[in-house]
Amino acid sequence: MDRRRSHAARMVVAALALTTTVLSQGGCDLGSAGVARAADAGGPGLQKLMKDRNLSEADVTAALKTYTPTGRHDEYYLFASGGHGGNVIVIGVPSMRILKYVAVFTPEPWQGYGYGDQSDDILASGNRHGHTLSWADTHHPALSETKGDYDGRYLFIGDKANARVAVVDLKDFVTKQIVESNLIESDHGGTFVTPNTDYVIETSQYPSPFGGEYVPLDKFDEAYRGAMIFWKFDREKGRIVPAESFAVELPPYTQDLADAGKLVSDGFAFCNSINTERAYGGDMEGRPPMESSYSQNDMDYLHVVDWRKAEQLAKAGKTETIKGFRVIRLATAIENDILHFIPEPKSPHGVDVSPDGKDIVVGGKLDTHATVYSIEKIKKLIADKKYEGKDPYGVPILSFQESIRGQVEIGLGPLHTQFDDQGNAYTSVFIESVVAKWNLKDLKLIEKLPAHYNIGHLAAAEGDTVSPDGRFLVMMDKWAIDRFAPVGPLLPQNFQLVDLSQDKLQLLYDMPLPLGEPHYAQMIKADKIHAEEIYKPAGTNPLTDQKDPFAVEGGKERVERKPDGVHIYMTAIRSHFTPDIVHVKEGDQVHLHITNLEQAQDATHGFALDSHNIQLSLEPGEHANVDFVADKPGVFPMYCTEFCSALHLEMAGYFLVEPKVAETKPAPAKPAKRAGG
Ligand code: K7E
Ligand code: CUA
Repeated sequence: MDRRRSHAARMVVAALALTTTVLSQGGCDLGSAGVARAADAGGPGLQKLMKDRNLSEADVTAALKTYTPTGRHDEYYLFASGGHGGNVIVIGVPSMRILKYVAVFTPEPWQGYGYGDQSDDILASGNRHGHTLSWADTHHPALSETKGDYDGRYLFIGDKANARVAVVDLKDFVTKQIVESNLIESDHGGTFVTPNTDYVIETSQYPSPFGGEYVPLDKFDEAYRGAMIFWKFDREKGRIVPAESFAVELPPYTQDLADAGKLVSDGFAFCNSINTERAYGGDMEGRPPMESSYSQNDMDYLHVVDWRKAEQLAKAGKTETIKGFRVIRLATAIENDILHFIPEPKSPHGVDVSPDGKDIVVGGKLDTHATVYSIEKIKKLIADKKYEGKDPYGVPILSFQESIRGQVEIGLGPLHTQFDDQGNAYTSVFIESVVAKWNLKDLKLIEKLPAHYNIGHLAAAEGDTVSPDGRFLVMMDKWAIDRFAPVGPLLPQNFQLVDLSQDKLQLLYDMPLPLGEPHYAQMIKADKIHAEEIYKPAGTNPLTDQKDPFAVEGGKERVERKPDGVHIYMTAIRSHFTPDIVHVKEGDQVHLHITNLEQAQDATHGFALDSHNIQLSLEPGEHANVDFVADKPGVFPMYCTEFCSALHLEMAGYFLVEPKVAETKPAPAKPAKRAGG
């Protein structure tokens, strides 16, 4: 033990010396005294520290690989879904520091998202069937791509619970759009982007009648359907264009995950299914429960969709419009060779296309293999129209044996696969609770690393692109059990950072994630993200990315009474609102327009108005519009919610709502004239 420790200590001394050398070369002048001090610190002091804290050599190595000193930035961003938190979580790698929660489908007071300003409209645009929705189940974030590589411009994310898709702009990390098709009720195979982000793919999960109609379950086979939706993305505008989007109708098979082809498989989209039995439960109606009836068949169907052909069909008008959304009906899809099935074992979950686009890897939850399909073989079978049969809906089925390149025995319960730069694949194995590293070339298992516990997805650096980086992998574990100090029955999730750069996989860090269940994440090189520091010009509305028509300039603050109500043109700058007193009358429709005039980074002001559920976050240069009815007379202090300066507490004012009818009580005695007043 002691020998190990002293070896570790020597290594740390060397590492510290190296670090200080690098820093000196980088212009940070530590000087020789500094280097000597650092080395001293790595000597007996470090050994004592290791002993006191009971740290092994591996622990210290892991610490050195993740520790990120003050002021230094992380090499990667990890964008993780927030599960039923309905948001996105941004994490720095390798430090595993949380950098931001991005509010998406869920109101979020810190960001002033959904608390009075135009972000209410974004949230409201995601309402369905006349119901206000204030939560979502975000599953799969997708970074925008150019030529199959993350380009750092946009992030998309799907809401499994309500079949919605959101667009986040990575220049300000703000949700810009929420769309829904009106066609399906839940999704899962989304979001995934085509290699140039022409389309964002969303695939339904639980079959339901299109358009939200009521149809009894005994008409399941005839009336219930799935769909793969191709949302057209306008890169210039940074918005999805619903009118140019379309869906391909699918049989009611409970479609699961999806992925888009790349390079040789570009033009195809893949998704799997878990219920070719078409079971729909009924454990109190004399039928077996879903859990067992879903998994009767040994094989379900991998769906192969030729989206380029589908796009042409949609452009040629070979669609039917259902609830305003264009659908390529199943018969049309079959007739035009758009849809093919291939059997896949057993209770499949993940489908992932390899970096070269040649292989499609499927994990079966009740299987022990990762199954590797070959796009070359699939394309040939499709071209030759060599079918093994047809499903009950007439979809041609290709041979399993003739489509695959092989299978790798990796353990019980494989789910999802990621890739590195050395031709290796990493598959999460849920039941066995490990990540399995295997070689794509010869399909040989290399190594397994335990997960703590119940690993779901995993995310490798640039792991979904045509050129993964290797380096790091994050295991996204569903259970944390004994990893962290107890916090009651509801535990955080556990993200485990793994070093891929050595011969052996090394676990580096456990990060508790206490908000929602992060199903999936993508990891992008940090230098690809070009986030803006302030909104320019001052008065920019983040939802339109333009200077707002109601933007307020300094010195032009005013209150105007118009037929549509009282318009208050307000500015915020350290450390006052102008005007800081607002008078309106009971029943007035109030239009509050506030511009944060600051042009200094991080000079954010908040705006809180009590009892009205109004809380804005005004980033430097941001403009917000708030509409509400002043329906209750009273005195409402308004104040800034960000500690923006020494006089932050003074950044306040009064919002006065005068009663409609003049009161008959005598007015209180006038106070003496006030300073400054
Ligand atoms: Cu949790 Cu991708 Cu929704 Cu697997 S999914 S774990
Ligand atoms: Cu502005 Cu505090």
